[in-house]
Amino acid sequence: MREVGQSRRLPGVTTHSAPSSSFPIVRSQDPTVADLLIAEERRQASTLSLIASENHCSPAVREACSSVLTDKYAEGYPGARYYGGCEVADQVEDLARDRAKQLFAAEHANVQPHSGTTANMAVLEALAGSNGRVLGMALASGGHLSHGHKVSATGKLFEPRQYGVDPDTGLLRYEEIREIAKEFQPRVLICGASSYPREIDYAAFADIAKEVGAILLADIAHPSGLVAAGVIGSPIGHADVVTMTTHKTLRGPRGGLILSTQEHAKKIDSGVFPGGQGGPLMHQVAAKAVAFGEALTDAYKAYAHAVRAHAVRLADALIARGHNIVTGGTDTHMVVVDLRGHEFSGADVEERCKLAGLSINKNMVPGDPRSPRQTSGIRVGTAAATTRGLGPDDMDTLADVLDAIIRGNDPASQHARVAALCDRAPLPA
Ligand code: DSN
Repeated sequence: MREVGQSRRLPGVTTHSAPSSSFPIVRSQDPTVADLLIAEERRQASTLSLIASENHCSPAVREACSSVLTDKYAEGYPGARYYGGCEVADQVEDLARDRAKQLFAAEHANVQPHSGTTANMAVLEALAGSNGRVLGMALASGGHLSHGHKVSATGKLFEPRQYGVDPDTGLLRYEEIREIAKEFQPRVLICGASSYPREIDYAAFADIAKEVGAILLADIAHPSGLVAAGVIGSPIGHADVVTMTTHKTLRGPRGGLILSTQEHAKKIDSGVFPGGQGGPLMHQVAAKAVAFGEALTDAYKAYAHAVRAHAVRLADALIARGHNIVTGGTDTHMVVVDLRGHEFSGADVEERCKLAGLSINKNMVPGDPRSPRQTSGIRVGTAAATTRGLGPDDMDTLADVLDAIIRGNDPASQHARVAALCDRAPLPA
């Protein structure tokens, strides 16, 4: 039997490397845009995304995104809309909500957030209150802008405080977070991150939240697919509210999702609409329903297991080649490489990877002496490459390529190796 991820095809999905569409209707009226759409399809097909927040959704998800539901106004919720003609929209949203609840074993789901940031804003607006105290993980330590960073509205409309990680190990220090929470007394405690490669101890966060009387918000935007598939632990049962995006490891359309206990459902729904958004993007809601249906399958569970196995293999292979990996490895889909001690910054390596046909992103590492525009690290992830059908052995090849690029070899000399992987593992089509 072939290992999952060695297969070149997603179950139920055929693949080929040529563009899946020539966009004939767009072309007939706007060849400029048609050319750009084809250029992007070619770019994605001929390069490999190791960006930890990206994935390639299925053609079924894409088809739902392009449906006539994009034309429908449906402000409100099923059975309580502010527009007529919502009978189909109601069924679509109910289906998406039911599937989301089933997938994560949650009491309540709101499928309307346009993104992870709007989901977080809606929750804070609903539960932190005006100028309410919000404690979240610092961006420089791996957190997210919408967890109370000063340049984000979440850092301006609320009173934020941030916690970090151990600068030496890169790990969360739960007792330190407890002490900060006891002193700060947040209304909402946020856990979850954009570049923390380890499992988060949601029970420990729940304990801290309970001790200080805070509401616990877990943002699982990155590992949501791994949580859904049971590959890593779930915050459900620990956190009062869970937010996520639907397009990362979950492999759905671009968008957000909020899960909560029944206790907070009404406030959260009001926080999304009318609090922070107008009409939902019903075509995206339909595509979320499709993606949640896919994520409920055994094939998806096998995919999610492969994503993590590939990240672990990639981390091990980089360590074997002498690289310093933040936290010493990964439990998830993500590997953060500390470049200190090498000639290049994260920005340099990102640019050099582009010349080899790899998309990655520069990333701060704990205690980073460089600015966020330069950084001393890179973040890579295996969700998109695993969707394309790369397997465990390919992770060794990718480690070789990254090693050569980081150590100063001509990136162009690595291009053929990346191109061969892309040819062998086409985009889902
Ligand atoms: N842009 C996402 C990421 O790359 O992690 C977070 O918003």
